[in-house]
Amino acid sequence: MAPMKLYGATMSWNVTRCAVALEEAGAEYEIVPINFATAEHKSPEHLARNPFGQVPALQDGDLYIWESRAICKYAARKCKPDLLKEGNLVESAMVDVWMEVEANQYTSALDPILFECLISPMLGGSTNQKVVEDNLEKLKKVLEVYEARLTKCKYLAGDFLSLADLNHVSATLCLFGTPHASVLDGYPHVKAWWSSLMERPSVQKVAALMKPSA
Ligand code: GS8
Repeated sequence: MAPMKLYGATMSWNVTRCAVALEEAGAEYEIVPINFATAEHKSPEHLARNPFGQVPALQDGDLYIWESRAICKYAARKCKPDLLKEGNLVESAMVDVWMEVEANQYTSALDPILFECLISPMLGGSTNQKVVEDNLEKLKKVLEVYEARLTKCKYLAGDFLSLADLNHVSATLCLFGTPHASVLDGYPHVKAWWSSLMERPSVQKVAALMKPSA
């Protein structure tokens, strides 16, 4: 079967979130860059892949999927369902909980920091430090909960790696491109969890893809 196609540039952490899941699942896929400078994401071809004119989008044969976390789940269900623990009611519930936490607590605090520090200057704007400071405070409160959780178990959903952990990787890698990565220093169990994720070949491969020269 033809490899799946992941549409979007690797500077987007929503795109690389999918790349981590696809890599970890051992899926066959290729990345097809979409050029924002020429508004390719608003072209009829791309709107057919993602009706919101955004990246990422995934094509698998005749099937088009958008929303990065739905793409990640698809990759896991298709190629490595153990990442979702779907056969186990309790474990899968914990995977679901921590996937929601990633989207609605962790990345929702991190997103504005990444936008202000990485995207805004690239678009010729400046960094709004108030937005950064406010969201760093939010992130610290979230990290307190993570620290308590990771004191009890090795990974977020339990003592097993799951998609819940992997969904954090792309935005956290971007945090290291800002002046604020030291925010993690106050949370030793979070740092140990992050180091264990960084050792994974899937994560190293995607980290290399995210380097500007790639
Ligand atoms: C968000 C996609 C998104 O904001 C997801 O896939 O998780 N909830 C969605 N994509 C941005 C790129 S930044 O990562 C995008 O395509 N923006 C262009 C636009 O909205 O026009």
